[in-house]
Amino acid sequence: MGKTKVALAGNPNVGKTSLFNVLTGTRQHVGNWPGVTVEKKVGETTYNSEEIEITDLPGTYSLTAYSIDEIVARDYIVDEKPDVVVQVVDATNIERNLYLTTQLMELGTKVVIALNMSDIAESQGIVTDINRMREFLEIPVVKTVAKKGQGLNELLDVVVEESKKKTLHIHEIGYGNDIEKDISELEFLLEKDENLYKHYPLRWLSIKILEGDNNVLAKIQNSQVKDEVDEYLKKIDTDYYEALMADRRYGTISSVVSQVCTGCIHKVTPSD
Ligand code: GDP
Ligand code: MG
Ligand code: K
Repeated sequence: MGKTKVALAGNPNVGKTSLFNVLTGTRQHVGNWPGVTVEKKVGETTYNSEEIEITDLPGTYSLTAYSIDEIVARDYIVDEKPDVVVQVVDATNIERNLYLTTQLMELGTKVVIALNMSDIAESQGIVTDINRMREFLEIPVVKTVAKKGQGLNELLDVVVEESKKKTLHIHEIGYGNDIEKDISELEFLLEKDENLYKHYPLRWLSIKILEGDNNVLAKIQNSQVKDEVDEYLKKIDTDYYEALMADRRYGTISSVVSQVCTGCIHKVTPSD
């Protein structure tokens, strides 16, 4: 059995590096991501005789093609195919953090949420029902306090269990009938190219094409379906789609947050 490959993803300042450090201790090396000056940290840990390699991804709010950090993070997940991606989520700010969750879920990877900063959330009276969160998102959620090394065994138990699952279950964010129709039509086009469907999740490619994502459009430059995709894109205002799809993600997120968390949504008082 080879090593289990785990990637840590998350917004900036949520505790990714703290978690990376408590998990790997001195077994870590620092380098650069190929071709860019973004720092890459890789470390190892052994848990119940499983060898686990952990990569600390750059901190990002989304996975668009607008920043090098976001491209590095998503290319790593799509190309290196880690067994599990752990998204470190700031428990005091789940609404903002879940946007990235929606992006990770579309990358065709297993995701586990480490609900970190649980100590601060508790002191602020923010209560998240992790069982409901797991039910709504259909991904495992574990509470952690990375700074104090709390919740690590529970997290590693879940990570190892997920890594051993033979099938990938992905809960899809629905974008509504209008957009879903475009997504399926693009998926239908893309699946003619076996190099594409063998390598990338077609739903993710389709969504990114509708958003006019340049990095994804570049990936299909040499594809046999390039002309058909270009034709399709002529009918579509990608800026409009990008904004609309972001809106629909936020809609899904607010509804999840309102049902799993007490104290997460800050009421606007008249004095605000
Ligand atoms: P990164 O940007 O996601 O890599 O976040 P860092 O690991 O650098 O952490 C940002 C800050 O939050 C640091 O000051 C950490 O000590 C602190 N921190 C990380 N995890 C926790 C936690 O669970 N609870 C508390 N109270 N602080 C934390
Ligand atoms: Mg960091
Ligand atoms: K966006």
